[in-house]
Amino acid sequence: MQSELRKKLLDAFTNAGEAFLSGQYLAELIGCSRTAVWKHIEELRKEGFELEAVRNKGYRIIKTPESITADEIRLGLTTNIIGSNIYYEESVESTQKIAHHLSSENVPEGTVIIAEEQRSGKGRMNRTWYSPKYTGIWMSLILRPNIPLNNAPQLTLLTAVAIVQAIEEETGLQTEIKWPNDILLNGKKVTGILTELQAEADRIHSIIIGIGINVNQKMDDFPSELQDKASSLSIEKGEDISRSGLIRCIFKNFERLYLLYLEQGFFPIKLLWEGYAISLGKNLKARTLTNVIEGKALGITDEGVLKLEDETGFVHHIYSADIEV
Ligand code: BTX
Repeated sequence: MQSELRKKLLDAFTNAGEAFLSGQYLAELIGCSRTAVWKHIEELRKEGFELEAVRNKGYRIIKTPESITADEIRLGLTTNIIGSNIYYEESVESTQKIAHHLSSENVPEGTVIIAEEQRSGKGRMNRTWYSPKYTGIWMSLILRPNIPLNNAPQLTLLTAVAIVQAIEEETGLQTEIKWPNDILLNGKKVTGILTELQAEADRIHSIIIGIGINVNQKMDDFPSELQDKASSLSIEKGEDISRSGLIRCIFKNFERLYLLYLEQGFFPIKLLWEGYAISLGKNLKARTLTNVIEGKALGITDEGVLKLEDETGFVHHIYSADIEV
């Protein structure tokens, strides 16, 4: 119902072109009160539309949010595998969920599912990933590498390198990686990566890499509990950033690193990853599912596992944890 009203409202603005539409006219058109129209207009503003409001004339749209439809992304895309098949949706529960479904239907490797909004975006361990409309990159990538099951986490690290490089190329911003899956900018989280597997016995059927990047949110767009630990690229850069350009650049870097990985293994990726990692050499607290380990981060193994030396000198191998630096 809500989305039907929204569609009517947007259609009216599209048909009106540069003309203003009064609140009264819009209220009658979509069958609601003028206050409700005003609320819809505020919603549109939050989603990145710029609307001009003039007393006694009404409203008109002066700028629509940048689109990241499949065609928009394909324009100028240079990859052969990553993004060879793109599904675009306005609003989904989670792109991971769709990717799992498509993956079992044997879609080709490199298929990507992108959404403008996720209503219940997923973080690790069933946490929520906040994914508001038109402001970020919320996408899942399906891979089918012929690698041992234990090596799957390496792809999380590879993804982080591809994203850090793409952000720098497209915006000049230098981000850092916090093991295993956070990308931070000025100490705040701007990207999360969620790697999930579809496997039988020890054979990988597919690896689904979920990527969430805060691109054009303003600070007010984040819920208050995230405002001191999350940020967006545009907040830090001070200007809006093209999401489609960034997506193409991520695909390009990912494909280059992925082909290198399939040919030469994890070692070259590990070297690159270490160059962007913030946690190495520092004292960390690693919160795993079962306990908390404190120690100095010595580095990662050739498999991508974190090595943490505690005060007794014992080196723990951490496969999955939340890290406090
Ligand atoms: P994570 O478990 O490392 O991080 C989740 C935590 O990060 C949350 O508990 C919250 O504190 C914080 N958080 C939530 N939303 C945001 C945000 N937008 N920016 C910064 N911090 C946030 C990280 O999990 C993995 C996230 C993957 C998201 C992608 S989006 C496309 C794909 N589909 C899907 O449902 N998830 C993935």
